[in-house]
Amino acid sequence: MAAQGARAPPLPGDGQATSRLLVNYQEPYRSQILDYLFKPNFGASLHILKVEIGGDGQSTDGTEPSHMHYENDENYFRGYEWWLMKEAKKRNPKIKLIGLPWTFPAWVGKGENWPYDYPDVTVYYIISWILGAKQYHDLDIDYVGIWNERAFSSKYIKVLRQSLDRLGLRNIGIIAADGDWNISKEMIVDPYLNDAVQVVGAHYPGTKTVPNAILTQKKLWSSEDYSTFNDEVGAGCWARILNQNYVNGNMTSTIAWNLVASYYEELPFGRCGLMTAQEPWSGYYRVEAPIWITAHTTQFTEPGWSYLQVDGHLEGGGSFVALTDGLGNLTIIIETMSHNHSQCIRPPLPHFSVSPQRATFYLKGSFYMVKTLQVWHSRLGFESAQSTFFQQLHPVKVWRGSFYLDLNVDEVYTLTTLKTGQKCICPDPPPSQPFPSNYKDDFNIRNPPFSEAPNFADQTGVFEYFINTSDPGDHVFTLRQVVVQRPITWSSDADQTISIIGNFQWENFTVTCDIYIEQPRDGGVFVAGRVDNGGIYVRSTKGVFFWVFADGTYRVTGDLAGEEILMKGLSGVRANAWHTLTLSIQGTSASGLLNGYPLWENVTITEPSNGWAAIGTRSFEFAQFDNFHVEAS
Ligand code: 147
Ligand code: CA
Repeated sequence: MAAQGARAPPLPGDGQATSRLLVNYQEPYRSQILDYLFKPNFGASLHILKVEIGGDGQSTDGTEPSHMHYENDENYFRGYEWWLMKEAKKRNPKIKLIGLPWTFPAWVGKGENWPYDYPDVTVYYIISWILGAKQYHDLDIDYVGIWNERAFSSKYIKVLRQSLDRLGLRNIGIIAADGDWNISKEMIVDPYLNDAVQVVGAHYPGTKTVPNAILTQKKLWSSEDYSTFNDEVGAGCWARILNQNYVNGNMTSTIAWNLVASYYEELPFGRCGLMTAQEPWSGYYRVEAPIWITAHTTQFTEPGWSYLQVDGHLEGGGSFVALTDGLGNLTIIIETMSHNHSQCIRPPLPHFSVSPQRATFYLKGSFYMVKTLQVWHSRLGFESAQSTFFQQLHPVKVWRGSFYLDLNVDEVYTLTTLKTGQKCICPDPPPSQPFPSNYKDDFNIRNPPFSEAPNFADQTGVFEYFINTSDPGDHVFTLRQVVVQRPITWSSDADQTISIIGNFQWENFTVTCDIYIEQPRDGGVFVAGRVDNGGIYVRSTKGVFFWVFADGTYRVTGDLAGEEILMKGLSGVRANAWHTLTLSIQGTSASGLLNGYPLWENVTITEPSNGWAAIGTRSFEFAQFDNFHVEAS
């Protein structure tokens, strides 16, 4: 990004299963959403796409599959991040790509829950992802990170740098360490580490940096920020930090977690994306206020532009930044967000005040010659009805390098020499609908565009389409859980695997699924309803779980951990054979069928009262699922 010393502007977006439901949208809605995110001069016009390097573990709102589940395994067609990067590049070939791991498959740590004991192995794993991106998708990765919000290892970072350089990948920058600023302390006393790192990236810096970070003389980025509910206050947070991360903290890029809220809303941090697209079954989506706040910066700058050295604090409160392409173009972005209208999820925001003010600007040097500036404006109320987003106003006349604006509170202005700004007048999406109350999947698909079945959101383990080549006929195409060792975790993955689906408001269920236990003796699988949690809280998930085990027993439990046993007995189920499980929950009573015959009934259920349907396994083990069917209300 840019020649040395140049300052490059912003922005965003990233993974952790947060785009899980996006891929299942029908056209033309899916393309419309991607256009709002990536298409230049249309909506958010993002400059950067940061994605998760899937590691099979839970990374906030789900798991993303690894390109190497096992040591001798390689596959660059899993998950949706490859697709997302290609869609972004298709729309904007200049978009920068970043990869960052949250979790790693177990083999990377050779059994330890730690990725740095064997730096060569971890480097091989990460560089395989970078090379696979190029070889299979013609994607050039621009930056790679270390381990999201976890410890870094200087040794690992140096081996990674050396290996990238040796492979001719000198252009790939290392971002470190995606946590606090502490790595800068080590960088200034370790010149080799300092040379290895190209960008010091901190998370949720509260617009401030630290002296040591400045001393490194590296680019400083807020490499994860925002994570705030995407209403008008979230938009205010975003407007404030986009400017003030530079004004107060010298950070020249700000990356939003997350790109688009495309995960079940009741998972952790629901709707904390720049826009919302969480209903592939209806096609409904919402272009939220943060998209238009983003446009104020991104439509009028590009990676490679430089920030002008100005004191960006306004006298009456608020801030401004000024950027140039070095070729005569100038863009000024002004924000006057008040305290209560711009709080982010973290860190706490100290009190400050903003009042209406007249701000006078003086353009100097070559900008003295500028005669008019295009004006784009947003005003944030506390509801969208009282707000206006990204409206083009009359151009401002600049007289002898000077002009003024009467600024109100909670406004954003862009003043620019560029005439390329655009706000699309786009068709509305279809109306919102609940998840279908009768939903089936037989997984019979020969060349699936994605490795994962629509709407299933894996919360521990990874569930993939699978082909049984030797099957006599009924179960050639199935869904298989494929993570067989607990990954190097980022949060608390469950000890069981689970994939959720449906409507969190569902109370009454009939869930039917054909199941095939692959692990003899202690293997087991379940179907479930009223599943009440997931994401980083998956370990404490409650619901109604109907399990069968390879030892010929069954259980009904009130939790995923299997500690709250509601019923148990013999089933005759064994490994390596197909069986059909049916779980019925009506009001306060549950019952279960095996192969269509009653196995247990009249189990009293009081809590939880509602939740998703789910399938899963007893441990990290292979197992298959087929002919999933849920009818619920
Ligand atoms: C960040 C993660 O990096 C993201 O994957 C996502 O989980 C995001 C949600 O807000 O949060 O992790 C943080 C979690 C907690 C804090 C900071 C970052 N914290 O409490 O300061
Ligand atoms: Ca099938």
